[in-house]
Amino acid sequence: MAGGRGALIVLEGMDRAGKSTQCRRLVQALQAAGHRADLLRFPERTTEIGQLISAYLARERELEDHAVHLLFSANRWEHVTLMKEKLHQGITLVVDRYAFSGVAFTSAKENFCLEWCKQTDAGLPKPDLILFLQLSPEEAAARGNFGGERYENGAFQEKVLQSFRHLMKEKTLNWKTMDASKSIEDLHREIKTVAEKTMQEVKDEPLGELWK
Ligand code: T5A
Ligand code: NA
Repeated sequence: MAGGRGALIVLEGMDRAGKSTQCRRLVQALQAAGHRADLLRFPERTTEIGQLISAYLARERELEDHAVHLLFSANRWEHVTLMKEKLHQGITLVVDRYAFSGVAFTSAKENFCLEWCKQTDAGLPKPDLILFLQLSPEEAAARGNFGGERYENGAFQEKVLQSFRHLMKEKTLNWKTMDASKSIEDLHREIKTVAEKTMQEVKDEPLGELWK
C-alpha cells in the first residue's frame, strides 16, 4: 500500500491525567504536520450502546456489572470495521481510552478477574503504542474535584491503578509511561515525538490483534 497504514495510538491513564487534552492536541499537531489522523474515544457516547453507558456513568440508570462490561466492550466492537478501514487507508487513529480502561475499571470491582475482563476485548485491533499518562492522586486532585460520575472516587481509583499496573506488565504490548505532571505543552511535545516514531515504524507492518 502506498504510504503504508496508519498507526493505532491509545492514551490511557488515571482520571484527569490529561488524556482528552493530549488526544486533541496530538491529532491537531499531526494534521498540521501533514499526516492523516483522526480522534476516537471510548466510551463513544453517541451510539445507542454509548447512550446506555453514558446514562449508567451519570447514575441515571443501573446496569448489572457484567452487563455493563459487555456494553463497554460492544461499544468498541461496533467501531472496529471503521477503525480498520481508516488504518488501512493510512489514517492514524488517536484513541482516548480503550480496552485497558475496560479491563482496569471492571476488574477493580469485587469478584471480577482480569482474565474474564480481557476476554471480551480479545481480537480488537492491537494498539501500536499505548501511552499511560501517570499522575499522582494528589496532583489529579489539584486539577479540580471529582465530578459526580460513577467510579470517580479515590478508593476505587486506587484499585483501577493496580489493574493498570498488571496490564502494563505485558511485554507483547508497546506501553510507554509518560509523566503527566508536566505542562500541557511539554507533555504534548514528548507525545508527538513518540507518536511520529511509531507511525514510521509500523507503516509497513500488519495490524495485530489484541490479546490473541
Ligand atoms: N470506563 C471507560 C469503563 O469503565 N470501561 C471502559 O471500557 C471505558 C472505555 C469514562 C468513564 O468510563 C470508565 C472510565 C471512566 O470512569 P471519560 O469520559 O473518559 O470517562 O472520562 P472523563 O471524565 O472525560 O476524563 P478524565 O477524568 O479521565 O480526564 P482526562 O481526559 O484524563 O483529562 P482532561 O484532558 O479532561 O483534563 C482534566 C483537567 O486537567 C487539565 C484540563 O485542562 C482539565 O481541566 N489539564 C492539565 N492541567 C495541568 N497540567 C496539565 N498537563 C494538564 N492536562 C490537562
Ligand atoms: Na477524558
